[in-house]
Amino acid sequence: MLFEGNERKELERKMKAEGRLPSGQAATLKWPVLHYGSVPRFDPQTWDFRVYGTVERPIRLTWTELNQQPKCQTTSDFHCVTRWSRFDNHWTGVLASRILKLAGIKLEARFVLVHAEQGYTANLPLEDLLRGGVILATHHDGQTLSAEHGYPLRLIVPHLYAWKSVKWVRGFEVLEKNVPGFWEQNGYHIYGDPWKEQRFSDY
Ligand SMILES: Nc1nc2c(c(=O)[nH]1)N[C@H]1C(S)=C(S)[C@@H](COP(=O)(O)O)O[C@H]1N2
Ligand SMILES: [Mo]
Repeated sequence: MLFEGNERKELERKMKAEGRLPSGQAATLKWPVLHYGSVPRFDPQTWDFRVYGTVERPIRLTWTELNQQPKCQTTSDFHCVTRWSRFDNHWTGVLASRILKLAGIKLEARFVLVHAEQGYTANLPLEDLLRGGVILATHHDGQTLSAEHGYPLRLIVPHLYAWKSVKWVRGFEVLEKNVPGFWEQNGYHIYGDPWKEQRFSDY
């Protein structure tokens, strides 16, 4: 226990020195489980991933088709607005930009509302979803995602607070306007940059 406390503090000092600890955050070596509602069940027969809205051709990928997409790997830090940060997470999955491009983004598209099981949503600008580190992840640190961490698929948006890293993700709704998601409707910041401590909305 004492050892773990020292190890955690040591990591926190190191991350702070490297400029990787946003202000108001504490490092964790564990991986907390945080979500609203219950853990959904996965049925590979009926599961799909849809891209629709302001796109050239709305698409629907089955679980098999999603897994036929080229795989990629990323390593990134994870910052929850409740003030814990988990460092050097290794993710395997498919680039979000790859899936968006399959549907063909229309010129007037500006934002995306990310949809998950049970009606959970999160919004972000389209250009943020197109970044290289943004991945639809199937694996974490070499292991298949566990049910409570988002199995079978979760979005990872490392540069925004983790409520945007949608677990049990099922689709991207491409939009011209910015539509607030679940937490954004409940007082969280519309963008959520941890480096600017954009935790809550100003009004
Ligand atoms: N579908 C869904 N995704 C979600 C949430 C949720 O309630 N539902 N919570 C978010 C929040 S606030 C955080 S901090 C991270 C936590 O991910 P973890 O449980 O894998 O640590 O998931 C995010 N993704
Ligand atoms: Mo969070």
